[in-house]
Amino acid sequence: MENLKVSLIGVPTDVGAGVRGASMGPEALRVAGLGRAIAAFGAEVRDCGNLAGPSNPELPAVNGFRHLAEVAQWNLAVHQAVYAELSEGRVPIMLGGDHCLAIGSISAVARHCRETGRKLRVLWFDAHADLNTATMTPSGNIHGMPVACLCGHGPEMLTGIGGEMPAIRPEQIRQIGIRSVDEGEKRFLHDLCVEVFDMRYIDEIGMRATMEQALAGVDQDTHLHVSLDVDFLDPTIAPGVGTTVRGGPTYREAELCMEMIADTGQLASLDIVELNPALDHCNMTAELAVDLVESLFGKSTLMRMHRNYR
Ligand code: 6HN
Ligand code: MN
Ligand code: MN
Ligand code: MN
Repeated sequence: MENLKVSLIGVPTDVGAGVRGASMGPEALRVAGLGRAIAAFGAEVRDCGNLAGPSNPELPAVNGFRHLAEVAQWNLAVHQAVYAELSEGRVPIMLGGDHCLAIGSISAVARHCRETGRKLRVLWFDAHADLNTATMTPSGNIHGMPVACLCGHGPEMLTGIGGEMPAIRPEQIRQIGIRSVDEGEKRFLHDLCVEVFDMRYIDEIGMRATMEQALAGVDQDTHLHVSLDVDFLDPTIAPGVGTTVRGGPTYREAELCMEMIADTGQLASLDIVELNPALDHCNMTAELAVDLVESLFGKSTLMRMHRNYR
């Protein structure tokens, strides 16, 4: 942890979402103490401030997309910022912002991995699959499409951001906590062979076994990217989200996910997205996100050699 260098990148956008307010997410995470919490582990933390981008025009969908030009502009900025921080050997953390920003961040991570010869594993924690396309989407909101775009299904303005198209292959992704999937997405998840650990699966086999499977094959050569949509969490503990879905993981289940990721030692980049302070109560969802990040960076109750449960 001593030589870990972390960069916080604020992405104050809600142009990809249906409900406004995620643009206030970066500041809520700072107020909840995100930077201090990470620095407490001995990491060097650089707050890069917020990226700039177009404001939300609040327009209806055109040809299946709402705000396509604005989403593309934001993601170009995200891609460049994330790529630059990775090139300096730093761990970029996106302070979202809606989930469309994963197009820019993960395309940059994939490009970095191609250039450095590392394997990439993306852990997608979400209530939703985010695999819609213009013809399948029920809303036109692009925060429901980043996984499709990253796999090469979407407008060139978004799929081409990383230079190489597609940015990633479906077998590099694991989705965890899924419980709201649109009809078209169900078929597409199946056709692309995306590995999905939905809530029923977690109910039946438990979070520990789920995470063991999601992390299987991760080794010293793996760049682990976590994309954490806070609607992954049960809305009773995380109300500050525009698209809550009942029946999500508990506080302890979510902590266990993060603790098991920390144990791999391979976390190399992170998106924290969809936090909507306009819907939150006393910043509790932002504070919860900070708790989870602490676990992700190795906070644990006992020393590793004193643990009994391996
Ligand atoms: N998210 N599947 C719905 C849609 O409109 O495409 C909801 C997407 C939510 C996206 O929460 O990041
Ligand atoms: Mn690297
Ligand atoms: Mn979601
Ligand atoms: Mn999402």
